[in-house]
Amino acid sequence: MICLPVSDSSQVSEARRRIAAFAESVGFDAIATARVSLIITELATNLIKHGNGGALLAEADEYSKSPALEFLALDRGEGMLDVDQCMRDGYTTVGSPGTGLGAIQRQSHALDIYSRPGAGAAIYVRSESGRIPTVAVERPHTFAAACLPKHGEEANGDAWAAAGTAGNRTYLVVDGLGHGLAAAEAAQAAVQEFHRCAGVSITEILTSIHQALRHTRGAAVAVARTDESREELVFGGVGNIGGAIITDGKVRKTVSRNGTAGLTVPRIQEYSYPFTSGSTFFMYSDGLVSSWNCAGYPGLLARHPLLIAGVLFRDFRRERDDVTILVANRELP
Ligand SMILES: [Mn+2]
Repeated sequence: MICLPVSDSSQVSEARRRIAAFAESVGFDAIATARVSLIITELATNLIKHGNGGALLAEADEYSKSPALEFLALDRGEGMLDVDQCMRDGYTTVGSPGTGLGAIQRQSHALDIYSRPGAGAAIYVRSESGRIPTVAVERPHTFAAACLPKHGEEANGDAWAAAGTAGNRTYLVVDGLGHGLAAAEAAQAAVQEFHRCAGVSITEILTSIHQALRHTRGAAVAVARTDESREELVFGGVGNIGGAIITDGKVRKTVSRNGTAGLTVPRIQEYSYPFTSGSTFFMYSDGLVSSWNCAGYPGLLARHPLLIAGVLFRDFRRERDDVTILVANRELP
C-alpha cells in the first residue's frame, strides 16, 4: 500500500503523478488512468481545503478479476457536517466550484465516506479499468485490509492474504520480526506458503508456515477461517497478531499462543468463536495500538471494510512499526 502525505498544494500533483504511474503499472488503460488522475486530484485538494492536510493511501485490489485500485483519503480536519449534502453536486463548504465529491462520485466505481463533525473525514474510492463507472456506491468485497510499512521504510514487514469462497474464507496476517527487507522476506514466505496450503486446517496451515519460515528471521502469524453456515470463526496464531469479533457492540478477542513462526513454536492450537449475523471480524498486527476500539465511532461498522480499516489506521496506528488491519464482514445474507 502506498501512503502519501498531502499537506500543501505542491503535493497534489506529486500524488497524482505517483498514483497514475501506479495505475499504469497494474494494467490501467489510458482512460481509466485519466479517471484515477481526476479522482486523486480531487481527493488531495479536499485534504488540503477541508482536512488541514492528511494522507492519501492507494492499493491494488489483488482479489479483483479486472485491474482495480482502492484509495483512502484520511484527515483529522473539521469533518463533514452533512455527508449527503456534501455529495450532492454543486455543494461545497468552501466556495470552490462545487465539483469535489460529485466529480469523484461520477468517476469512481464505489465511494464511501465516514465523517463526523470535528473528528475528521475518511473517504474510500474504488476505481476499475475497462469498465465505465456506473454504480457509485457498491460493496464488491466484504473483506479488505490496510497494510503499510513503518514510516520512511520501503519494504513492508507485514503482509496479509485471503483464500476460499464467500462464507468460507480463510485469512492470514503475518508480521515479520522487526521491520525492513528481512522482515518483508519472512512475511512474503508466509503468504506464499499460505496460498499453497490454504485449504487444510488452521493448525496444519500454521505448522506448514512455521516450516516454510525456518530459513527466515521469523514472524508472528495468525490464520482465521469463517464458516458462515455454522456461524463460526476458527482462529489460531503464533505470536503477536490480534483478532477480535465485534457483534452488537460486544468485543470478543481471540487467543494466540506465544512463539515465533520459523523459530520457536509451542503447541499450535486453534479456537472457535461465534461469527453470527452482524458480526465484524478484525485481524491486526501490533502496529495497531492494543487499546484500539470502535466504540467512539457510531455507524462506522456499517461502512466499507477498507474504510473501517482506514479510520483505525488513522487514529490507532503505532508510528514506529509496520501495520496491518484486516476487516471482514459476514459475506452471505
Ligand atoms: Mn510489528
